[in-house]
Amino acid sequence: ILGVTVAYNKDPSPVKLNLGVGAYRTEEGKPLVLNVVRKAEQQLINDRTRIKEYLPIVGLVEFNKLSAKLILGADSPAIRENRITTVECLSGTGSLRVGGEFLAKHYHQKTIYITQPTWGNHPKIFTLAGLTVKTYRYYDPATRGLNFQGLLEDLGAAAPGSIVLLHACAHNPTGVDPTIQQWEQIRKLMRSKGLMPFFDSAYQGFASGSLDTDAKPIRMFVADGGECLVAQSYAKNMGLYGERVGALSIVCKSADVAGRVESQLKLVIRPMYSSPPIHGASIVAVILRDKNLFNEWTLELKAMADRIISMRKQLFEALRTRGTPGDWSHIIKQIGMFTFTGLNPAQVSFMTKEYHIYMTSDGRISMAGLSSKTVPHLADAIHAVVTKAV
Ligand code: KET
Repeated sequence: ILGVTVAYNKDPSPVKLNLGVGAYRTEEGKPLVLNVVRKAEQQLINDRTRIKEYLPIVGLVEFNKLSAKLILGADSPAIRENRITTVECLSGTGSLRVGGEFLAKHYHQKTIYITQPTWGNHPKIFTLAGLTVKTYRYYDPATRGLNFQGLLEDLGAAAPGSIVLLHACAHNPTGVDPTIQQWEQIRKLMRSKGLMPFFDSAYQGFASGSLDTDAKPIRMFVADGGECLVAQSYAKNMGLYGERVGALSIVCKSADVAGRVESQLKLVIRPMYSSPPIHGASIVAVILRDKNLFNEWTLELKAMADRIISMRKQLFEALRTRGTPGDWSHIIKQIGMFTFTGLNPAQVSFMTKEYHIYMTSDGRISMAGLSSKTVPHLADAIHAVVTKAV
């Protein structure tokens, strides 16, 4: 994914368009630093009592508490009963890796099931963590929707106790999420087989525009009293990509187990990077602890989510206006940052060569990289590629 950006940077064309990486851009095509982040940073700079000493191995403790509350809900039974441990990690990727290594060391089952397809980094992260990676069916290219039957069959056939990676919302790359009723069926099946849920939450707030709505599947699993892991990223929803700030939470069955899990997490982290960075986590803590800043954040987040949804509508309309053959309704149905267009690698490479449009070879486009000005160019390219034989 980052390689797509490297190729894009080398292209001298003035009409070039980078729809590869899942990073938010404004209507002017510029990266966005949230206003609320600027305010938090100013507050941090003004505070002369702040120091730059090492954080503890588990990171900024207040950040960890607030992160658990954000993802599980303030009234979460797991938080109330103190049977959760949260450690600050290096964004979503670092949280997945630390969680993976912890499981490889201490969990009795070493197999993790990931969706077919999934984010390209998942198989690498978990293989290097020492787990065996298998896939479960998820996406049906024919309907461009969820292969729910296949998903249930594959999870039903998994060895008891296996780990299952679940995209909390805004599935990457397909943009296809289970409904709440389907999540409930998944939960029941997984609990009945003792499968261990490991949620990847990289887009909380980006799917629906609401932080609570997007966390719902996770909260359903926590409400039943069972165990689970959650990797949280603030890259997208706070626009803190390069600050590398995220959290790994492990929900346990008792406070005693949570304490022991935390000691083991420290043993994973200490030789890996010793302790996490202080700045990004401090920004997040300032925003999450202050009611006004928090509310301001939710508004800015909603505005980003709304702009993405509006790009979906504009692209869909542009293709309809051009009479582009095919059913393109998935563009408005899919959820989150990406549209899984259904374009094949040959078509993608044609669009890059002839139209200077960059995307991953699986046909995924980042809607967050589009603007009203660039939608016509993309629609022209899609129209051209599907009306010619590639
Ligand atoms: N999980 C998913 C599903 C995901 O798409 C990403 C990033 C991450 C975790 C990790 O993000 P982090 O920055 O470590 O918090 N995805 C985008 C960026 C990338 O590939 O690095 C992307 O898919 O474009």
